[in-house]
Amino acid sequence: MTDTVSRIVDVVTETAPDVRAGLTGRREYETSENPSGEQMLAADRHADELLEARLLAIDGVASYASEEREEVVESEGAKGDYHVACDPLDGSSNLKSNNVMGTILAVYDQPLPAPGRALVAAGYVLYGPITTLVLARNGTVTEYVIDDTDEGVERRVVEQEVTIPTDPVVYGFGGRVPDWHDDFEGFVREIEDELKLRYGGAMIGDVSQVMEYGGVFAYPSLQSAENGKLRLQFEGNPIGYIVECAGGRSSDGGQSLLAVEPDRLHQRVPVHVGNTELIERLEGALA
Ligand code: P6P
Repeated sequence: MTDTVSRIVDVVTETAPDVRAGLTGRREYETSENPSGEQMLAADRHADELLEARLLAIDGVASYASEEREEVVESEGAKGDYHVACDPLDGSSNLKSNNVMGTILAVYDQPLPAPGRALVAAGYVLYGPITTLVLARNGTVTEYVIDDTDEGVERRVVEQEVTIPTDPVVYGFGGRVPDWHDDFEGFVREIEDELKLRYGGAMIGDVSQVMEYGGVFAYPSLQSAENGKLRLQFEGNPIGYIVECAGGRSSDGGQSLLAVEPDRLHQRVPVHVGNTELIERLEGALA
């Protein structure tokens, strides 16, 4: 991989071990909040600063945006065909409980905020027992293991043409039960009778369960938050893109996440991803 998008993926790969190594000793909350009004850990800021500096240094990257920054950061002269959006440390609240977290990458060919159909690549790094990268590009999904060796950072393919298993097994739904809308709760009650609960509080970990075993993950519209919790540019679009490239579907409740027209950089969107049949049932339940 030598073109700009490949270089972006290489930089995220090379940065993953530094993000992981930086988790130790950065579990304390900072005084500042992110643009979504959420407390930031020192680990969030560390990951964000590493990714911003290294991604903006790539020829062809015109801008960098992240969940942790109010505004888009333009590269020198804002030249380039690609606009990168990151959730530098998705699920960072799991750091204190020592559970999985991830880094989400979205590469758009339009200035942000951009619709998901402007994505040319998307991926996530999962900081689990091992560090993996799942990358969707050119309509196909590849899973890699990332190793930090004496010779440098290595990325090894462990699975090509990743697809979501046809027989769903797991589900995971965010928000509190009393805060769900009745129509969504009705769908949940059906799913509870059919699948096994897997919810870990970091979207990347929960989506990884769905990618591995088949099923559905959602952070839905809530009575207290009509657009749910997750951000379109940094979470909904890239995860929707990956799941759709893997043969599944995404939805905001009525349409593919990739079709949602953005109007703000940090806008939230109800996120539902998983097996096509389950997402179609969900949309029928919410109609
Ligand atoms: P809750 C992590 O903070 C996150 O943004 C997503 O990774 C995750 O799916 C969700 O929030 C968890 O939210 O309400 O269960 O803590």
